[in-house]
Amino acid sequence: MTNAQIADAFDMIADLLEFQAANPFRVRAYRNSARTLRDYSESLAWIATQEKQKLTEIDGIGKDLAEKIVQLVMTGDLPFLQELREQVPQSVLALLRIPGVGPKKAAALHKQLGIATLDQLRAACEEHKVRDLKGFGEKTEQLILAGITLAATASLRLLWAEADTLANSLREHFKDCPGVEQFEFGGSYRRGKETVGDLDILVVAADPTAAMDRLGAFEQTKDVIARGETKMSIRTHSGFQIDLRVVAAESFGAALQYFTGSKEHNVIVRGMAKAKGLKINEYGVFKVTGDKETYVAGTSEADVYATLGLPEFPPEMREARKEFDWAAAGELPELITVDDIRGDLHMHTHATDGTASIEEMAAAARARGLSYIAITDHSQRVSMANGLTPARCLEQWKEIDRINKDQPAGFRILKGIECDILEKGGMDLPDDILAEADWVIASVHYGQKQPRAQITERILGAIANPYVSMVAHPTGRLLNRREAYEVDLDAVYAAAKEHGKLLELNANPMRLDLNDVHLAAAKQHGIPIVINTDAHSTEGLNVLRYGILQARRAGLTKTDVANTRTWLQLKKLIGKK
Ligand code: DGT
Ligand code: CA
Ligand code: CA
Ligand code: ZN
Repeated sequence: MTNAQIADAFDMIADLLEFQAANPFRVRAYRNSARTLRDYSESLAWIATQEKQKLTEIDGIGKDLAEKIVQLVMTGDLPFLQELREQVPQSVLALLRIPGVGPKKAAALHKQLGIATLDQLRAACEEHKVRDLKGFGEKTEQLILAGITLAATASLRLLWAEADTLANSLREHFKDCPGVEQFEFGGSYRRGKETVGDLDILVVAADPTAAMDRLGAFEQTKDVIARGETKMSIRTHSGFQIDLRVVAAESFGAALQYFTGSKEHNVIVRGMAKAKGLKINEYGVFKVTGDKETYVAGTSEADVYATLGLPEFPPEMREARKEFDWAAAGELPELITVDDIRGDLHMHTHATDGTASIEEMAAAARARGLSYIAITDHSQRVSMANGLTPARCLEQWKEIDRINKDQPAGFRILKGIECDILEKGGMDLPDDILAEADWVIASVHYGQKQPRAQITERILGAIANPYVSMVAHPTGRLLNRREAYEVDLDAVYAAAKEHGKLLELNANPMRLDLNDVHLAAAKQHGIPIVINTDAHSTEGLNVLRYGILQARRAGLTKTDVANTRTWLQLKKLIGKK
């Protein structure tokens, strides 16, 4: 649990107390401590488990709050917070997320206008009822209305990994549904897009009613948005939409092609069909003569594409970028797969903010079929994570030498470091230390809000450092949570090319950084990509496949990705002896 998450819990308590018009001093105490905890420079989780008596030494943290921190860290939640949540209508919590609506305003809306949901709030704003409440006014009303629209559109895309979990439960749920002959997902999920707006299910079923009833009975279904003869849309408890369409077997391929999209890809497909005197839609491909339409194909996607002389594009390619040029030239790239990856070059151990030992990470990597890993703990600047000083680096690397002796033949642990790029520029560790490592990652973790010129300069400086091998998560974005920093990527590509440096595709499902478009650009510049997990635990190694999906969307092949090579080959690539 991070300091920010602990602070969020305390802020939530303050919000809920304020909503209930609790004693303002009590509310302020929680708010102030939330701020203190958010800015605290050491890991509270660590202190709470290792030396919890130190918690009360933090400004404004008494015995009661210290106990709450320990409880949060140990159990992930607080009974006190749970109680408060139960006392406040769930829908009111959504009001609190609207910019311009704090707990006090939410309470006023709730008490005086009976508003409990976003829809009711929107209606009240549109009917100008909100502006007349004490402390609101016309401007606030407009602000709230804009906030509702933003909240409705921005927050509800799931990370691909989250959509995947949901999709797997659905697949399981439909497994023994009588009469279902085919079951497939289309849409952005099938294309492997990094976030997914809704899930699109296609089934062939003897009895459409039974299939739709099945979706209605899914444990996560909250309400049915719409239901017809062969289509249905539902919303899950968390507000996510799922569309289901039942199609005939002879249309399944056509429907799958159509609903996989992307829309832009389909526009081109339709145009090509028209030029051949064909019509293509979700029911099939039809030959048009006069006003007669004859079914030509539609059972499988391969058949549908074949009528246009096109290959069955991997779904990840269907974004109307290069795929039609590749097809015309008869050279679709052979996209990289998980099995092509031989090594993982970014991971943490319990020496810093990871949870496992070097041996445990190595064993987990071997179990996943890898033949090398680099241990890349944080450097000293990352004090929150207990980052490594030069002395601790050398000590860890000696330990790795020792552990390597006991590793089976054909497996190797590399001595690495994730070295911070300092706010003022320059590396967090001296060159003579970096020179001792097999593999040096350069990362920005601080000063992410710096202006474009400054942050770009820092990264270019790191690329020019002769001991740096790769820049990790080069844009720093966190999906749904934090924008990328203002880095001039063209300058980064040029510098990486000039100095023979590599760029990362960080496979963490919240990062996926570089993104697909950037990766394709980096490939154009001839820069080798490294797909890493940035694992902080043994299970963290499992995120590799999310990175592979984005690499495929970028059109990367095995040769574009550096860690498909053996360590010996890779070593040559980065110019190490
Ligand atoms: P999402 O859900 O926002 O992440 O993105 P998609 O691509 O899954 O979009 P969605 O769910 O609205 O529709 C699924 C696919 O169906 C889309 O990729 C292409 C196809 N499709 C939907 N509506 C239209 C349309 O109006 N025209 C065309 N050509 N295709 C459409
Ligand atoms: Ca969709
Ligand atoms: Ca949809
Ligand atoms: Zn890392």
